[in-house]
Amino acid sequence: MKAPTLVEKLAAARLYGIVDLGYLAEEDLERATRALLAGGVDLLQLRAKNYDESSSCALATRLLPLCRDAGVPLIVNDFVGAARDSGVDGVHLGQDDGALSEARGRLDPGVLVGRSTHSPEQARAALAEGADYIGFGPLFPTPTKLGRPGIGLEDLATVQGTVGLRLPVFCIGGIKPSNLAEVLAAGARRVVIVSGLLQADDIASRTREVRELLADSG
Ligand code: 3NM
Repeated sequence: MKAPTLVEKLAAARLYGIVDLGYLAEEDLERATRALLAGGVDLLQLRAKNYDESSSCALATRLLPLCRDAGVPLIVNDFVGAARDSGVDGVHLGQDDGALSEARGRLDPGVLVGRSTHSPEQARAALAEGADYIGFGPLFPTPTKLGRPGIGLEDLATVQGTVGLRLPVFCIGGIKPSNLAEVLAAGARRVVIVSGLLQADDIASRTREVRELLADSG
């Protein structure tokens, strides 16, 4: 059977994991990456908020072989140049990280460009701007972005039922195994989980647990 393409992998993705250096020491990066991959994340992001572009590129270069072996796309947060120079599969940009077309112009064709969105308007704008996927949140207050209020679940079904028909919408922010059923019942298909996976004693089994909850939801 032919291996799925990057576009097919993105379309099928339900669980997006992040190795976030806010939670992990640099020396634990490979261990956490292996655990998330073994547990079954469909996409993996490197989030290195206090790192500069060249350090982020070096970290991505370390993780890329692990992700390639697992057949899981690797996405770098924030830095288009680091994504390009490390040869990863995508870049994830926030609302203040510039135009997606500019990022795309600096990347090889087919490299994924994702955008964080925090309202239905931003979700629609990201679709119009040509994002390959969006994050939508934070649904709940989150220890990963302290001080940000949750946007709640009210708009989720609308965003999933409109923008979500055209591109993958990954719900994010404060999602844990304990509230995942509620998030799915509100209309989510796909989720990003950071602290809920990284703070587990056993990251791989926590990831497997989430995968099973997602599979059970259809
Ligand atoms: N972006 P946790 S919320 C990195 O709303 C990030 O765009 C968000 O971490 C957004 O799973 C968030 O620990 C933090 O809540 C997600």
